[in-house]
Amino acid sequence: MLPTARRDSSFLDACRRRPVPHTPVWFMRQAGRSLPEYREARGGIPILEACTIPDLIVEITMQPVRRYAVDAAIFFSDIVVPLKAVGVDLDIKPGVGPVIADPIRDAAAVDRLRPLEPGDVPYAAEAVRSLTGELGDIPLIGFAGAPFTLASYLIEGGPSKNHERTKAMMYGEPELWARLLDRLSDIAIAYLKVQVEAGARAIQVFDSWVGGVSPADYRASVLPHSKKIFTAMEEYDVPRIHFGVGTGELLGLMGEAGADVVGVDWRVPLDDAVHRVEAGKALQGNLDPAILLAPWEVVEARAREILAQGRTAEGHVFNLGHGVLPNTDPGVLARLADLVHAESTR
Ligand code: 1CP
Repeated sequence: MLPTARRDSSFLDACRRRPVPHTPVWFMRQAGRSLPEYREARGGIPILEACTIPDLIVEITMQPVRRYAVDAAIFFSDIVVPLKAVGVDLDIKPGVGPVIADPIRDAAAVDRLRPLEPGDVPYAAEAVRSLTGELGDIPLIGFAGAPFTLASYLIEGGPSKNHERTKAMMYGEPELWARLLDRLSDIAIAYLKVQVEAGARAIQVFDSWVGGVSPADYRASVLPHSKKIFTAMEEYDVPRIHFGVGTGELLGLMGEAGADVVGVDWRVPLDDAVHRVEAGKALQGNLDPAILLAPWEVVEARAREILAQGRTAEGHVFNLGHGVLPNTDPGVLARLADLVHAESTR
């Protein structure tokens, strides 16, 4: 096999703002969610258990790559897997999401959150190693949850709309907040390192729920911790993607945190996002996942519009503005991947 840097990848090239033969495409949450073969492979196995079985991780990660002409695969795991691996008592409840038995709300609880060792997640390294063989030239994206989003689950105890307790700690107990986020960035770094050292060729940090934070608070209370992750990953020379939802006002700061690629949700057109990030960043996005439920003519027109807007960026990775919705027709995703390639061939 060729050394990593020599193997062709339009995805890696677009992330690095190099010329590409066509705009690369992958879909957030392409593994799991809408595929019938995913439901079949999982059978009755709870999701968090599935995330610890290497053969199953490989199979589920490969499923969308077999179906769609995507230019990257995303590792099948979850942002809470490393938290469970360090002993946090949590579960992913079907139809709900991550639920924490004892939410973290005081110093003693923060201090109990221990660092992640590679030996805590042997299944992740094993699965990534098998995947890099199976995927050939298609890069595998490793990922982790950003400190704010992980903290929101740990403090609230589960999914939440307004992240009230989370923000109350951020505003009211800044030292405790900083200690918690520092520990969470170390856990994210350790989980990302396991994936990259085993062969992942790009990373994405998901700060899904940070969009409710103001730019000033983001700069003061979130950015230093996310930045620690991007800085720690710099030595690996893999593209670093930083994504959040409702983060239109934060795109510049999310780039400043150290990302090579800034993920944009569907609220901000890419040709506007270009002006919100500093020079030297590629963009990823940003078709509203709900558009995939509309007739094909609508999908096609909107995808073309995004490709045109993406041409104003220094590099563009086509994606959805958030994850694939569970009731999306896989046939539409297959057609969309083909359309992106056909329309963007240079
Ligand atoms: O493509 C893939 O699906 C890859 C695997 C993957 C990824 C990248 C899963 C498996 N989860 C994630 C990331 C993740 N998990 C994020 C960041 C991305 C995003 O914003 O969508 C978040 C916020 C979570 C937490 C989580 N896990 C939720 C959200 C709950 C909420 O707060 O609204 C849910 C529903 C889960 C469960 C989960 N994780 C993954 C799957 C396939 C599922 C669905 C459950 C199942 O299939 O039983």
